[in-house]
Amino acid sequence: MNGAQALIRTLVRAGVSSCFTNPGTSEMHFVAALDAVPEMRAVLATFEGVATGAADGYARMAGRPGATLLHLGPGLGNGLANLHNARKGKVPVVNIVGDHATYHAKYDAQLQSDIETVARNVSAWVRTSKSTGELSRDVVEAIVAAIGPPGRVATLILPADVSWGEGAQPADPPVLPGRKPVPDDAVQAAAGAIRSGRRTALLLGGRALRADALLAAARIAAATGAKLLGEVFPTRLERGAGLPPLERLAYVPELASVQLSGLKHLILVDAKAPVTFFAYPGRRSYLVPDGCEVYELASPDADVLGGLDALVEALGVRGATPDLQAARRPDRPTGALTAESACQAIGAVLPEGAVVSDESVTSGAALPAATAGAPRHDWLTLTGGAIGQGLPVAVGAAVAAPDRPVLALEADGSALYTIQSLWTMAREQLNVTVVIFNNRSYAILNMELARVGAGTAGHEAKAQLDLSRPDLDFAAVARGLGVHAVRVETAEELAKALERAFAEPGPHLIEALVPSMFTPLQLRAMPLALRALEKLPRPIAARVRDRLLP
Ligand SMILES: Cc1ncc(C[n+]2csc(CCOP(=O)(O)OP(=O)(O)O)c2C)c(N)n1
Repeated sequence: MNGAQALIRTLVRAGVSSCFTNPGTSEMHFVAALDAVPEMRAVLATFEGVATGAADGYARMAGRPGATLLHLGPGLGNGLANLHNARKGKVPVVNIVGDHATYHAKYDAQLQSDIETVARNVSAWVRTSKSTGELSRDVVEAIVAAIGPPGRVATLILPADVSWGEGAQPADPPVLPGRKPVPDDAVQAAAGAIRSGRRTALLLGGRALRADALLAAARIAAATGAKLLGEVFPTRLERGAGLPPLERLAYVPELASVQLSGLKHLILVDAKAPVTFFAYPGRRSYLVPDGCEVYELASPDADVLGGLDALVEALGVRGATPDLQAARRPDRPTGALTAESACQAIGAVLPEGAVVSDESVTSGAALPAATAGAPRHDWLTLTGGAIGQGLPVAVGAAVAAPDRPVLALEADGSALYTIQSLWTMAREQLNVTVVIFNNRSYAILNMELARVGAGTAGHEAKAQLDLSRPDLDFAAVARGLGVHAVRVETAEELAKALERAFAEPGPHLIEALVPSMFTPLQLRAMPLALRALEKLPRPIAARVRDRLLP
């Protein structure tokens, strides 16, 4: 058996059975070995950012690492943004990056580069395998490093001669360490904070956003009045009718400040103390209000569910009835499409068990409210802020959960980064419905431009944030990549197109023409309005915030 065959068998034995590939010459033995190990599903992606994002989406839904096969330093570099997103989302990904044969490196051939340096930025574990005999052990270590917990990116660099060398043996699956118990003093400290009667919130992230953990947290909230907040961009949030509703922290710092204002205790459950995404002149980066004490109930490597259960016990609230989301949907909207009516149409028809990959950016502002009472579903978001993740994540999620409808909600600018994902969806006949919110703009950057105090935007500045000239035709692009596509301009058409897409197998794309969320006047007024909002008394500010950001 050669190294590549043993490598793939070792992956499969450990449950890593899907690999998103974009190979080159140095990976040919891996490619050839795929036929010898049919248990490995290899999925070709025509850009590495698709492969890495798909491995992330796969892992989020499968609960096992997704694997990639990438071509040397440049291939890995092309996939970096979505590996960054996976790292921030604590998602386990194993990269296999082919390299030149060990003896070839000294000639500095065209594709020679320092792969380890490229890998290190995103990888918690990096190794260049030294010999065919050691390769399977290296693979096991990569898998262990990726699984964590928390999930991480592990990168194994595979020189071609290590791959083609003979005499390899697959390794047994690793024994996994599991999550470490939450210490009792962390539970008691959190219980003490809640019992104090002062305003307390639990900030839930990562593993705490799964149904079992949410239910435990909701019991605590129902019995004690503690508030539940979710991190801004969850890796995987289980929500919908019958599950506890969850208010996510807002992306816009002023709105997040309103959500956090008045808190005296903030209890972190697999989440970080909130900070603003960016620094803004004259604004604090740290969002925790002055005088609010921060506790960590469960770190990302901890037994999060066990910690919440222990807190339920410590507070004696096992019998509490959690607040559960009632089943309700928006009425089917009518008339010309807006971002808001598009969100309502989605809420009106979202099917049971859907997996939503949300990279809708500004157009999706109304989605949380419009879909809150839809049948139970999973919500996957842009964990690291590097756009171009939504379509690849949808590819991976559909590979991991072939029986569930996957819905990718994509802003136009973000979609273009990894639009090749559509081709993989077509080739694999994945059950993905893609909605492109075509607002012909990098709308959020128009807002940011107004907020950072960079002065009045001139013609050239505005041109950098504008996606017209030429107008994009996503339906035509999708057809060219093999995906059935329609363009819709009314809310009725969108709801109908969604129902058709969910009813038919294979991928569908719906291009929704929507106006940008912000008019020029709103953009100009926004910085002042947001600052004024923060100065309002808390209950009034909260009411205004709810209207601004459902
Ligand atoms: C990899 C990467 N490059 C650039 C950016 C900066 N960026 C943030 S949002 C954005 C444009 C978003 O536009 P679009 O996806 O069309 O959504 P809209 O704001 O119009 O709703 C850009 C370029 C980023 N976040 N990540």
